[in-house]
This record gives sequence, C-alpha cells and structure tokens, in this order.
Amino acid sequence: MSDTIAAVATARGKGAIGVVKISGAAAGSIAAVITRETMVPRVARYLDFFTADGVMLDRGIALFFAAPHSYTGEDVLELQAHGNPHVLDQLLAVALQNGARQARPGEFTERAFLNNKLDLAQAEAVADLIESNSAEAARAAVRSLSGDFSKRVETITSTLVELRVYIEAALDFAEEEIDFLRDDALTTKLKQLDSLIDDTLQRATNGCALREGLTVVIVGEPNVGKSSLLNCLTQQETAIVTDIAGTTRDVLREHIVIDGLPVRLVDTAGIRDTEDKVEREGVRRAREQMQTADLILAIGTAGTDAIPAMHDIELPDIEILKVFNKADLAPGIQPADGLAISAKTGQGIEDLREAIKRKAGVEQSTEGAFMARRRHLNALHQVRLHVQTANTHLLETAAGELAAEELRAAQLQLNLITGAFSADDLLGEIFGRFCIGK
Ligand SMILES: Nc1nc2c(ncn2[C@@H]2O[C@H](COP(=O)(O)OP(=O)(O)OP(=O)(O)O)[C@@H](O)[C@H]2O)c(=O)[nH]1
Ligand SMILES: [Mg+2]
Repeated sequence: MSDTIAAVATARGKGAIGVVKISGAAAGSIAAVITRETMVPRVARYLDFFTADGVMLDRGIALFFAAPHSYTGEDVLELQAHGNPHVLDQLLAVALQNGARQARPGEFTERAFLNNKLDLAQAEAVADLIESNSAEAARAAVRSLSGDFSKRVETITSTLVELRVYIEAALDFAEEEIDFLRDDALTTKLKQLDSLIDDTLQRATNGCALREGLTVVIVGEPNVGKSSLLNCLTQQETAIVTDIAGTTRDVLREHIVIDGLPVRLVDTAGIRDTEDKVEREGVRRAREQMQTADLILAIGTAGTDAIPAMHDIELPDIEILKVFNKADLAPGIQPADGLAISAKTGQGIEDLREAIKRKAGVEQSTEGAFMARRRHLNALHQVRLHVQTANTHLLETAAGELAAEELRAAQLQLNLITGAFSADDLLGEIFGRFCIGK
C-alpha cells in the first residue's frame, strides 16, 4: 500500500472550486513540485500551482496533512483550484507524472478503513451520505458515519462477550453449573441484550429503507382512478385522466419522497380482457410491472370489498395493499380489509402515505435511524436468532455449552458489520461502488 494515489475529488463540470486529492508517501514531493514551496502540515496556503516545467496552471489553496493525522492515515495533499475540468485534469496530470497513480473508486476511504480511521460500517456510510436522496437519509448517514451505529454494534458485542465469559466460567464449576446458569442476573442480561438488538435492528431497518426506498405499482381495472391517484400523490397532472376506460396504456413512472422515504411510483394500464391491440400490450406491461414491485396498490372502488383485477393474479412474495378509491361517492362505508381513499378530494391519502411507509418497514418516525445496508440487516437478524436460541438453551435445558456456542456465532455476525473480519472480495464489492476521489 506504499504507492501514492491521486484523483479529482469534486464532481465533473464547472464550478467555483475544484479539488484534487493526493494520498501516499509522494504527496509531499508532489506538493513541492506543484507549489514550489515547502508545506507546513495543516496550514492553508494561498499559492500559485505549476507544472514540473514551471508553467503556471492556476492559483488556489493547498493543504497538507502529515501521516497519520489525515483522512487516509497517510500523507495527504489537497489542492483547491478553480472548478474547471481542464485545470483540474492538468493538476492531476502533474501528480501522475511525479509519482502518483490514478485512484480507484473509493480508494481513499478504503485506505482510511485499512489504516483504522473508520470501520467498515462508517466507510459505507460515507458513500451513502454522498448518495443520499433526502435530508432524512443524509441525517441517518451522518449518524452512522459518526459511529453511532458502530458504537451500538460494539455495545452488543461487549455484552455478548461478557455473557460468554460468565457462561464459560460456569461450565468450569460443573457441580454448581445449573445454579449459575439459572441465575436471574443472567436471564435479565439476555433480555436486555435482546431488546438492544431489536432497537438497533429497527433503526437500521429505517435507515436501509431511506437508502433504498421502494417501488410501488398501482394496478386495478380500468377507470378505478389509478392515474388520478398517481396525480394526487405527485401533486401534478402527470398522467392523463378521463372517464374513458382504457385511458392509460403506457407504464408511467414518477418519484416522490414520503418523509424522507424515496418512492418510485408506477401507474399502469387498467387490467381487463380487450381486443384492442395497444391496450392489450398495456395490460401485458402492467402485469410485468407487478413482478418488480416492492408493494402493489391494488385499486378497487369504494363501497365494494373486492378488487376484481387481482382475481387471477398470483404474487406470492409481493406485498399487496388494497385501496378503495372514490370514497367520496360512498361516504361512510369502510372496507373490511384495506383503505378507503378519494383521489379526487384527498380523503385517506395521508393514511395511504403512512401505510406505504409501514410496508417499507419504517415504523413511526425515522428520527434516530442508522444508515444501513442489506448486509447489516441480515447480520443483525442472524444475531437476534442466535441470541434467542441461546436463551432457549439456558431456560429450557440449562445447556450452557450450546448457549455459549450460539453467542459465539452471534459475535461473528457482528464482526461482519464493522469489518473486524472481512474477506477481500467483500471490500472490493463495497469500495468499488464509491465515486472516484472519495
Ligand atoms: N368521484 C371520484 N371520481 C374519481 C376519483 N378518482 C378518479 N375519478 C374519476 O374516475 C375516472 C377515471 O379516472 P382515471 O384516473 O383515469 O382512472 P384509471 O384507473 O387510471 O383508468 P385507466 O387508465 O383507464 O385504467 C375519471 O373520470 C376520474 O375523474 C375519485 O376519488 N372520486
Ligand atoms: Mg389511467
């Protein structure tokens, strides 16, 4: 890892400022070439920037961080030039000609991770912060970046270790083992651990939902008001609405954000048997869209309890929410199962938005959410299972050895989150998705 990396760190395009970042042992000598000055660590200097041949490229601010007190833990040079791609490319070229190579995506953060400046969950939060699609998602990412999520994981880990030590010690006192393992303090501690895991899982689930959002497909028979609902949720006249059955034929997509949750809304053609060639293709596409949904809003008409369009449709793994529209025409009638709304008057729309949030796994508010990824959630689910199994072993059979083994397995899962143990291919997978220069 002794080579020096360099990249333009700001988005491509014209702007007030553009940044070139260099990290590694050659950062200091590259600084000397470009600035023709000796840099003092952490002192911002306003200087001219040159090529090795002495051609002036720009004038800007240079900052030097000496290892290990930098983002990557190595010597780092940051050049803040004017935000013009040609200027930045030329500055980068000088760095590349003087001992640096082009950084791969995420390589600065990967080095920060390898030099213990960040754990894996924090490093992932860096990329998630940059990719955030809402203020809520950004806040959740900052919370994980600052280590709140990792600290939780550490607390769970240290409680696990404490319990393992206790149980393994009890096993050494074979005579009194049963008494030790049936101790109230032990059961209490396990219960506390269980609720701590639950709370962490909920916050992480919220964060994951804020990051990934969900695809919501609106389906139903013609004329039930699917396009009207799309327009109502997006608060724009996106789709054509008429009283002619079979108005919508194409698949329409719109993005909305519900309290920070990104929702990809899909409006489709009304489902019915038809001789019309164009409409038939629309119906085929509607059925196809359903397969890609995280949630289907099956639209029916208020005053009834059935959604005729869904009768012969089987979607075993996809959540379906029944929504009965035109409630303004059937006042006071509540469906046995599902929500009554009116796309025309807005009645029930707030409840629908809440229901979509709940289907995404977002409970109550996303306040306190930790930005998390699927792999974190999978690990936390495993941890919970192992802890619950350990608890059962203790309560039912006082099987200390089996319980200790479960707790050990739980600990391994937690290590995967922070990257205490992680395979190279996992690291490649994670950092390869970063943007260049981060
Ligand atoms: N009274 C009332 N009328 C509604 C409501 N929602 C939609 N409509 C009317 O129902 C008719 C059909 O609405 P659309 O939104 O085009 O229905 P659709 O399900 O998209 O129909 P297709 O695209 O043909 O499948 C229009 O005349 C709307 O004005 C509602 O909540 N109340
Ligand atoms: Mg329509």
